[in-house]
Amino acid sequence: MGSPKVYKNLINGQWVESKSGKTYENLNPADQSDVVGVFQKSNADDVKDAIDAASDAYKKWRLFPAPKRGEIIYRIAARLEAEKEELSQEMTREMGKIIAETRGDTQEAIDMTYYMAGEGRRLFGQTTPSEMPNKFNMTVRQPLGVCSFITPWNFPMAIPSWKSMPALICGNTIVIKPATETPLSVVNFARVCLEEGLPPGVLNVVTGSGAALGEPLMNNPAVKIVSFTGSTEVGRKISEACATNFKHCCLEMGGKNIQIVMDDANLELAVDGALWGSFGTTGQRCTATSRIICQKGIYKKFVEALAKRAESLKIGNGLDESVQMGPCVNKGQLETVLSYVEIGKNEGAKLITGGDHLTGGDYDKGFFVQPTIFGDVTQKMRIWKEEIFGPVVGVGMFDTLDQAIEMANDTIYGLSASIFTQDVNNAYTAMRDVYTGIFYVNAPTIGAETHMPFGGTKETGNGHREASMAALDVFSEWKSIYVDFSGALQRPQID
Ligand code: UN1
Repeated sequence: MGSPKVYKNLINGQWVESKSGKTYENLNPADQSDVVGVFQKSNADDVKDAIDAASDAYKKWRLFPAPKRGEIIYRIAARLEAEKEELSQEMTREMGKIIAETRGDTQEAIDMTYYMAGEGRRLFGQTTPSEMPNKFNMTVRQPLGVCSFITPWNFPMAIPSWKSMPALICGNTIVIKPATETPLSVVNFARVCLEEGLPPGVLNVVTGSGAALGEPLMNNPAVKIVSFTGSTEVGRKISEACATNFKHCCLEMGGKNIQIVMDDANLELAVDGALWGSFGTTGQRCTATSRIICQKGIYKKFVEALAKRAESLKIGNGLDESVQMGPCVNKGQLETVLSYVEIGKNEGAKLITGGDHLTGGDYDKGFFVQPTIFGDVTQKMRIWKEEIFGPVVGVGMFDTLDQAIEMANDTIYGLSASIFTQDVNNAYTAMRDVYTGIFYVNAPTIGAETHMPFGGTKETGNGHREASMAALDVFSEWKSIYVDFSGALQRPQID
């Protein structure tokens, strides 16, 4: 096999070792004997160097015409497309999700990149009449400066691209700290950016742990915005740290997403949706379905059909095209899942299927667990309330749509929800009354597209949205410009 490849930080257009002199091995969660690569265990000095480089690069990048920024970004998209297969294979090796899904993740980065390339020729502001004669009013977007990104392991390239591309097109510069588990996808993304002509220092990457790098990434005064995707617990700390200096922060955090199944639903479709929403990405999506509620008349049939389908899922190494569910990303995540299985049993939920750590043969090489379904889940239970981030879904029951909506909203989170029904009145009522950032009708809670706002209400977010045009509002500030060509002093609200 030879010795594993050593990957470096990207600072000011150069691949450099950490000043710590330390590295760490990134292992495949499906096969711990497979070393995906050796990565820099960076320290605060590396972060400072990266932020300095980004500050310096900002001086020119912000003045580089946006359509020209768009041309570079367009080339990056085309290159990601050309390398899609290799990038996806490497992503499955480091993150574990099945190859069909990592192809989707890379595709999402491609989509986001093309989309934002086009924004280079738009970035529209407004022109509007002035209330005074011979005066002109307009708004323009101005970039913020240096952005710090702390990105998660579950969408190793898509989510960094959601943050990077709108930031870059608006004229900001970036330092990314990828999740410890998935540095390679961000290093690959950065390599493509650099090779396709993004100027040195515009995008920098520093790998290592959040515990060591979070503070220097947030507290450096040159950093104007911190964008974070991860747990609500960490997001709260970031929000507090940023508040002192009024630093912007964009937070995308936990979810406890629900699928509502009405008696009149297309049963087979609702089961397809639940299977994909709950066990796709091994349940490790912020938008994963982790609660399902069925109307009384359909509950039994639905649970039986879902259990049957879950039991037939092929679990294993995601590089095998026939595998349908990969491992948990690491040992800690596996342990969390197993602990919630115990919690669910102890609090009286009915274990319908799954719940076991898969062992023996190739399973011993990684962190595999069975897709798990609990029935008879009630609103008092911890498995109803807490984000698990694994292939565990709890199913409960309701009588009326009003009750279903009340149950859907009975959570501290507000990311995604869905309803399966053939009745347009049910669909529209739920669309209006379920308080989430994302809502689906006759589709699972996962599956967002890049030109639609992504994010959630309540403790899922802090009012911002990623992707779509909304991301431009995160990475720019409005400037209102008044041009008076009357030659005289004109006083609004007075003259
Ligand atoms: C996430 O849920 O963590 O909407 C991101 C989806 C994907 C992105 C999910 N496009 O399912």
